[in-house]
Amino acid sequence: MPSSRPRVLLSFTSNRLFGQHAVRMSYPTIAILILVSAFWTHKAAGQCFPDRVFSFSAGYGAGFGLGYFPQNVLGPPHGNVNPQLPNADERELLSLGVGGSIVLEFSSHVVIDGPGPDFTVFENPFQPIGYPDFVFCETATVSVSTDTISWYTFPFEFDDPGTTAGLYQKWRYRGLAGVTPVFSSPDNGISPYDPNVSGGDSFDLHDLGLTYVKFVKVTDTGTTEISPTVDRRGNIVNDPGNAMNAPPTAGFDLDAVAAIHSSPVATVREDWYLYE
Ligand SMILES: [Ca+2]
Ligand SMILES: [Ca+2]
Ligand SMILES: [Ca+2]
Repeated sequence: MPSSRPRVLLSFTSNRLFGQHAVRMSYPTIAILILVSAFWTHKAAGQCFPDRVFSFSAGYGAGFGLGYFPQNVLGPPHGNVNPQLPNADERELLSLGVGGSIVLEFSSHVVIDGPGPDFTVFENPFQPIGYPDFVFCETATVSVSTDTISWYTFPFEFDDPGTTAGLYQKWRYRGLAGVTPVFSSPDNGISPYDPNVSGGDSFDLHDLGLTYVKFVKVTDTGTTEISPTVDRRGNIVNDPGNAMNAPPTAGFDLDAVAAIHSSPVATVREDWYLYE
C-alpha cells in the first residue's frame, strides 16, 4: 500500500539513528530532521556571487570603473592564466581609491561556514616580468557582517622589509585581499569557486567563529600617511601601489567576490528557528 511506505521508511530511519531509545518519533521531530537534512545537503552545493552593492565609499584617486559600476564588481572574476597579464578593463574592475571601501550584499543566499575557505576576493595583482617570487599588489582588509552594524575583520599581518624591492614579496602580506593573482575567468573556464585553482584571496568564516554572513566589506589599506591600516603587531600596511596612487586608478581594484559555500536565506532562517 503506497500510504504505508513513508511510515516504514521513517521507522527504519529512527531506529538507525537512535536505536531502542527512540523508536517513536513525533511528526514535528521528523519535520525538523528533514529540514536539517535539507539544510546540510544544500550547503555543499551553494556557490554564488553577491546580489548587490550595499555601499561604496570612494577614497582619494578613485574613479576607474565607475561608468560600469556596479555590474563590474558583481559578476565573475576576469583573470588570466598568465599572472604577468592582469585584468585592466574597467568594465570588470572598480578602483576603490586610497582608503576607499565597498560593501557587497548577499540577499538571496548567505555565505555560510563550510569546509575550508568560504569566499574569495579577486583584485588584479600581477607578477612583474622576470620576478617570479614577487607580486605587485594593492591590498585591502576584509570584514564581514550579518547586519552591517557589527563587523568582524579577518586578522592580517604585514612584514615591512624596509626596502622598496622587498615590498613586492607576496608572503609579507597575510590575511589581506589583493595579494594573489587571479586566474579564473569565464573565458578560460577556471572555476571562481575552487580556491585551489581560481587565484584571488580566500577567507574562512571558521577563523572568526561565524556560521554565516550577509555582507562582505573590502577596505583599501591606504598609505602610510593617508588612511593608514595598522596590523595587530603595530606595523603599518604598505604596498607597492602606494608609490603610484595616481587617479583614477588609485588603491584596491575590485574585480569580484565569490561565495564558495552559501545557502538560501529562507533555509538559514529555518535553521535558526529550530533553536528558538
Ligand atoms: Ca569555512
Ligand atoms: Ca591593482
Ligand atoms: Ca569584475
